[in-house]
Amino acid sequence: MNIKRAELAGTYFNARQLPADPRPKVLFLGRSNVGKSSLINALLGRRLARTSATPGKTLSVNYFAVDGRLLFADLPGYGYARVAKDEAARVRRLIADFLQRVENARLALLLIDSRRGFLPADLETLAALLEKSLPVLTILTKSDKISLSQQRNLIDQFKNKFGLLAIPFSIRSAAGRDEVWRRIQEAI
Ligand SMILES: Nc1nc2c(ncn2[C@@H]2O[C@H](COP(=O)(O)OP(=O)(O)OP(=O)(O)O)[C@@H](O)[C@H]2O)c(=O)[nH]1
Ligand SMILES: [Mg+2]
Repeated sequence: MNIKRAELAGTYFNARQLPADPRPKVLFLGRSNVGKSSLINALLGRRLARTSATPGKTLSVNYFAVDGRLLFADLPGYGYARVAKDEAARVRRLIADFLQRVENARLALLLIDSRRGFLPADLETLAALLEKSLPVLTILTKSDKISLSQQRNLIDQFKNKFGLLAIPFSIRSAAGRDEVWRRIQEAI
């Protein structure tokens, strides 16, 4: 994928601020610190989305425009235990409201930390995505932290338990990047 232009196109702390925008969208969802913003940067080949080793970096919905015709939606992470209770509730509501309001969402990337696997909070998110009839692709992030055979096990688990396709991904190698782009292009 050769991207000529990519830029931050909007930051929303409240789903009511979301503009009506018919452009096709790819959503990036997952627990705090799972690597959503890092995946966006890897796909775009630019450091546009802010990342941090500390969970709870992204607290708003951020739109990134790709060549002006496609939007990536970087969502705040859920499930971070150490965030204040009302802040965690605000984030959960923002994600839920966003899923209700978002227009022309074509694909949801559900990111799962390779070392931690699928947790209850992920199941809630998956249920919300399926309820919206959104196509879901699972990304196993930080795959550099586990062996190839562990990756194969996880892929089998996701397929057997949830019928989901899972793609291992690491920002440390180009592995996964082309496949994710291929799936995005099929979806939009
Ligand atoms: N080893 C390794 N580290 C990664 C990888 N992807 C992300 N990280 C690291 O994980 C941390 C969190 O990454 P982010 O992209 O900020 O995570 P996020 O999901 O956007 O987090 P929130 O915005 O807090 O929800 C950062 O320190 C990244 O450098 C990866 O593929 N391999
Ligand atoms: Mg982030």
